[in-house]
Formats: sequence, C-alpha cells, structure tokens
Amino acid sequence: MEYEREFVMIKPNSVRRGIIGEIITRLEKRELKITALKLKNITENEAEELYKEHEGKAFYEELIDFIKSGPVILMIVEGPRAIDMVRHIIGVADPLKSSPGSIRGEYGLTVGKNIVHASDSPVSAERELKIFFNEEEIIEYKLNTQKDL
Ligand code: RTP
Ligand code: MG
Repeated sequence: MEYEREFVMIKPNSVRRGIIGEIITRLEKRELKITALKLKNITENEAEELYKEHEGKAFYEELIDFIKSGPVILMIVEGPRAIDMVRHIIGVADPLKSSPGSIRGEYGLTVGKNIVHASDSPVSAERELKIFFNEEEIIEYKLNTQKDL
C-alpha cells in the first residue's frame, strides 16, 4: 500500500468559526499522522501559487481574496493512501454533494467556502506543501496507532 504525504489547509472561515480542533480530530481518528502544522496569514504570492490552476476562472479573484481574509491552518498529513483517505474524509468540492459524515458534509454550505482544502494527487501534494514548508519543518516520529501501522 502506498505511503503518501498529503497537504491540507483549513480555510479562514473554519479558523474564524473555531472548528480547527474538530477538523484535526477527524484526521487523527483515522490514524493519519500530522508531520507539520502551522497557523499563517498567507501572502498574495502564496495564494496565487496554490491556486494557479484556477487562474482566469470566474471564481478565481474571489477565491484568492477569501483565502487571504484571515489565518489558515497548514498541515502535512501522512499515512497509507493518505491522499485518497483525506479527500474521502473531507468530501467533494460542493458541500451539498458531500456525504453527511464528511467534513464538508457536516460543516460546509457553499463551494466557495468549503471549509478545507486537500491536494488531489501525489504530484500536487508535493508541489503545494513546498509552497509553505521547508523539509526541516516536517517532523518524523513514530505514531502509536491501534492498527500498528
Ligand atoms: P476537487 O479538486 O476534488 O474538485 O475539489 P477542490 O475542493 O480542490 O475544488 P476545485 O474544483 O479544485 O476548486 C478549488 C477551490 O476553488 C473554490 N471554488 N469556488 N465559487 C465557485 O464556484 C468555486 N468553485 C471552486 C473552492 O474553494 C474549491 O475548493
Ligand atoms: Mg482541486
């Protein structure tokens, strides 16, 4: 099974609502390992780099403004099949179509403010986590899991 590292960002509306802990708990309960974590006001350059695939789309300017509207939580989350697992836990882009047990299905209302971001592939995860983290900021340790992974 592929061991992967996934980039996760808790969006500013979720930080303002005070649901950081609830979101992180969902990931921890699955025995995913957090190897980097910080609270940050992201810069214009970082926002544009993160969302460059969406440049020119109708929602792009609004998305950049929103993501800079307050601090976000930036994380690296690791584990077997971490990318698909995190995206499964989060739900799909539109909270209306996310299953009720998912993070977006429980806390989300609109696509534009859909609570949390997670990279969609190993290549995009590596690209996106490098915008925000140096290798020295990624901390290796052994997770004491029930499943002994
Ligand atoms: P996925 O790639 O799985 O579809 O999900 P995603 O959450 O990454 O969504 P994506 O389509 O890649 O879009 C990136 C982010 O842009 C914002 N968005 N706003 N107002 C809108 O119509 C709209 N569409 C997209 C969302 O914040 C989305 O997460
Ligand atoms: Mg996407």
